[in-house]
Amino acid sequence: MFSKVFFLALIPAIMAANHAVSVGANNALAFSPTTITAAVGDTITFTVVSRNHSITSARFSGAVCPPPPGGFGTNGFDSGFLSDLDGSMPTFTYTVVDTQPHFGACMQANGAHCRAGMTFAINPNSTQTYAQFLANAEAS
Ligand SMILES: *[C@@H]1O[C@H](CO)[C@@H](O)[C@H](O)[C@H]1NC(C)=O
Ligand SMILES: *[C@@H]1O[C@H](CO)[C@@H](O)[C@H](O)[C@H]1NC(C)=O
Ligand SMILES: [Cu+2]
Repeated sequence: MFSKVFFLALIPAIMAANHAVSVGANNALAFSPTTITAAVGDTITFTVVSRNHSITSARFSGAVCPPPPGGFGTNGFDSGFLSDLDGSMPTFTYTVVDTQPHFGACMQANGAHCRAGMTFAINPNSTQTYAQFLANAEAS
């Protein structure tokens, strides 16, 4: 009995996936990949590999850039500023807790990185696409 309950409790941990996202690869103002499709319980690990950036949830439209300190929206997120200027490659991990689309950007330089396209989407859908979010960010 105990072992069966224990085994069932382990299943979500076994099924959960981790998704790796590179932040600032090749010194670019970019997340890679820009779209992450993840299930509830999955983790997304962002690794800052150049400069000094943030991983912050943003509005889909309107005043997208810069995203607000603390992050936008229900189940939002904000890594704060993470610097690789010392070569430490800091990481930030977000655990997916719902199936809604979440949009993110870097808040560095009062939104200049965000407006330059430093953006990403978690679980975008057919009405809130990554391409439209990127256009909204560049125009904000
Ligand atoms: C990273 O950027 C933030 C915001 O511009 C700044 O306050 C902080 O000092 C920077 N960190 C480093 C190590 O330069
Ligand atoms: C996409 O997500 C938004 C935000 O949750 C929602 O308002 C919209 O109805 C969704 N579209 C589809 C096709 O599910
Ligand atoms: Cu940045």
